[in-house]
Amino acid sequence: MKTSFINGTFTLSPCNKYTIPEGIKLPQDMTIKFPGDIHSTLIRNKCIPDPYYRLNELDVQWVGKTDWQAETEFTVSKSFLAGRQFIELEDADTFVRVFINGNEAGLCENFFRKWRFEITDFLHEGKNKLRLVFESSERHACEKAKTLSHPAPCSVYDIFSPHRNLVRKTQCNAGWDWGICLMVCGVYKPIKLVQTATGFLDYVQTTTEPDKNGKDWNVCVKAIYNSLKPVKTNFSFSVSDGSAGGDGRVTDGRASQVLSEKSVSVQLVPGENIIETTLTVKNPDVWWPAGCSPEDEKKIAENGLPLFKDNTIYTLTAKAAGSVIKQNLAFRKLEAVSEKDEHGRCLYFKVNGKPVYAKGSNWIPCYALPERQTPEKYDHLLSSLVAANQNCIRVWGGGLYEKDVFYDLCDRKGILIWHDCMFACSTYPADKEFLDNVRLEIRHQVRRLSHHPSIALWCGNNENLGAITWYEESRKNRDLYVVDYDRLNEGTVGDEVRKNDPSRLWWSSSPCSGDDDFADNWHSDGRGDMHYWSVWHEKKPFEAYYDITPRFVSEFGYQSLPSLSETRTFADEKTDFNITSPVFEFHQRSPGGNSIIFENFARYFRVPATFGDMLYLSQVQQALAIKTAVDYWRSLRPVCMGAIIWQLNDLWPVSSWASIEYSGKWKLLHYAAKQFFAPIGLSLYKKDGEVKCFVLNDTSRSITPSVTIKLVDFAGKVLKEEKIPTKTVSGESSVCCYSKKIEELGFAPNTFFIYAEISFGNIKSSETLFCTQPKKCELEKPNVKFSVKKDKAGAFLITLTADKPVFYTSLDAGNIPGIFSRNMLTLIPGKPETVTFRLTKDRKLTEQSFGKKLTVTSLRDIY
Ligand code: BMA
Repeated sequence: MKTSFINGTFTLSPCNKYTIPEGIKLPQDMTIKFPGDIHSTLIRNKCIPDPYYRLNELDVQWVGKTDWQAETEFTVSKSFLAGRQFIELEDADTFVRVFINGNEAGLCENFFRKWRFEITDFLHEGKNKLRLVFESSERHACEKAKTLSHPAPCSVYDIFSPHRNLVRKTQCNAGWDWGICLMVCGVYKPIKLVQTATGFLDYVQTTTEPDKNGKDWNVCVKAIYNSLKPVKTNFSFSVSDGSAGGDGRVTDGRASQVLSEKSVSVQLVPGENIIETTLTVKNPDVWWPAGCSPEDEKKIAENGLPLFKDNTIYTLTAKAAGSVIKQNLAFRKLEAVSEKDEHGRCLYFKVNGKPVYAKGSNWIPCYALPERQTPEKYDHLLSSLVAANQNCIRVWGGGLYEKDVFYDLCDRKGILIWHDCMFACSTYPADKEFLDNVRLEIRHQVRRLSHHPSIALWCGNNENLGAITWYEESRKNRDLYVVDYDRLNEGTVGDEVRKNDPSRLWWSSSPCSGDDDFADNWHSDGRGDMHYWSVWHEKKPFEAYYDITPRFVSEFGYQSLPSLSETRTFADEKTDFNITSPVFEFHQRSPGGNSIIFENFARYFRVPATFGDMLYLSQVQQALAIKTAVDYWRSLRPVCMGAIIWQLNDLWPVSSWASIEYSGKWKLLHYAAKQFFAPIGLSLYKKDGEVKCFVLNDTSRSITPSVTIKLVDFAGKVLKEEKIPTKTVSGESSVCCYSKKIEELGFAPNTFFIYAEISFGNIKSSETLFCTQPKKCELEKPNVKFSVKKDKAGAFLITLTADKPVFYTSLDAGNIPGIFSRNMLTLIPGKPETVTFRLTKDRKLTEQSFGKKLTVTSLRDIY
């Protein structure tokens, strides 16, 4: 087998002119390279403006309605013409017609499949021509709509591309309630030419199981070989240390050693062949979610908030007839447990026997323009996830089966993946053509990804069960739509997942209450996973998080406005810096979103006067909303075993539920998450007029911490101090250590706050709680001072002092890329706090210039 890549320059031109608005001038000699996308090429050539800026999105909609063609030449040698030749495209978005020397080789029609077309009869020695025609997905979707026996309604937003659910493309490309509508097209992986006389080693699936002795592990290997003829072929498999990385890199520098190997000789038949064997590896390192390994737990016990060690990733190499696959391998036993119990039906992850509380976020595509995604962006987002004490991510069904680098990072960092299949918020067709197309998509993706240790479960879709009740057509004719749903979800998607990966739990939808239950799981909290949106979409107060006792919350979210530096990237200070300006409202896609934010300003806080203060307060508010939920749901362990925040990231600059802005800057919520998800800590909340404090311990070890509760007035005077009698808190548990009615505390609730401290070993952390809405408290104006020093490693140390208690103290370094060690602090007089700021990109920056950019804002500043 020989492989080469077509990585030359293509000329790019539109196939038709009628979709192109007047005044748009396209250069005759425009070029594109693949991997690449057409929108990015047009931006580079200044044919369209930056779609993220102000209202520009509206001016670029024509690009997705247009057909485009890209043409190039490539050279083929005589030796390449031996055997048979194929062209392979992956991440071809979405309707891509492939021509070799004027002959049509095939049509790609599903972004999530891998396409291979035979071109033996079309190639010749010397120069050949490749032409790719990108046919508008929107046009295909509209044509498909005309052929349906009954309509298939889907969710739409302010700016959208119609019938997105009828084409197999990243669903949020068509616009979402946080997303820009960009119907991008292009090819995002290198285009391959393959020559072979025998066939293709397409996939190698692995599962691992501990041996009876408890130390050695068996690796069950299943290779899938697509043979062109009947032939006897030797397959060799080996396990070595040193990781392959997502794309076959060996990353740890030293020469890797083979730890186990096996060969099998197989008589192949034409078509698909499955070759299975088992290898044994002696005493390998075991894979753990972040923070759960015995070494991590030891560090947690000593230091509280450690940097976790990456997992050891091994490499599985498979070879057959000149084809080689190298991929990640790690050793772990992972169960997703869902059983009936006295509360209903549980759902939780168990890794190597340890029940793991899933603390995490939902993931959406990290870019709207495919070319802008870089491995660095994935690394920043996933490192930030783990740095905020999270161990789980949900790949949401409106996005994509992610790039290899995503899974590689999750494998290393120990991030459990809840993996949706790519269907969201819609009814979908169930005709044969659609189902056949989906079947091959799921087969490909499950076979491609199942070896990753980080994938914890496969889920059928996002909210499609619920969506049956969203639309008039499906409400009126529920039976018809339930049958369609079942044919797609269970009969096709579930069927392929179960057949191709029996090692993992198939979870039919998110949310749902378990197999064979078609109830909408939005408000019932006893069984399975739930999406709890009453606090945002139903506008309920934060206290509504206390109304449920969920088993596993796979979505709950609360929005904030972007930071000031983020706002500058899409808005003009002169005209747009007002939350009801057209541009600022345009960058808010959740219906009534800014009003919900504003309503809660009024519910809990004094309404800020300036634009900057509104941005600040919105981020405080978002952090508090989510903290309210997590503090409570963690205290419900083991009944509740998962809290997955909607959402981690953004794909353009926008007001949204994300905890990290599009630029990569952490919002206050992400800093708060670092604290409220800490493996050992306090949960301090008030519910039904009562203050409660729990010690949370996610490690397997018992701990005996000391906890102190102080009532402090707004001048900083301690009114009461209580040392809680020491209690042993066993591993993997939450224990209530304090509970008192507010009216019994002895002071008017608007005159003091509660400050709780936990300490043991080197761990010390604190929580602050108001006993009434902050707006009712007459806070004293503090004098906050800070000084900045640069340490030897180039990090800035910021020391803050105050003469009065200071609440929700936010440090903001503008657009300087970096991360604070902590943020949203409570400052207590006489207790200086030092916070570190580490740059995430190398930049020469002095203490003075950093100090000038740094702003410190607190709650009293907005009074
Ligand atoms: C959910 C998600 C998304 C949506 C979010 C916010 O339910 O699944 O579709 O963006 O809520 O509304």
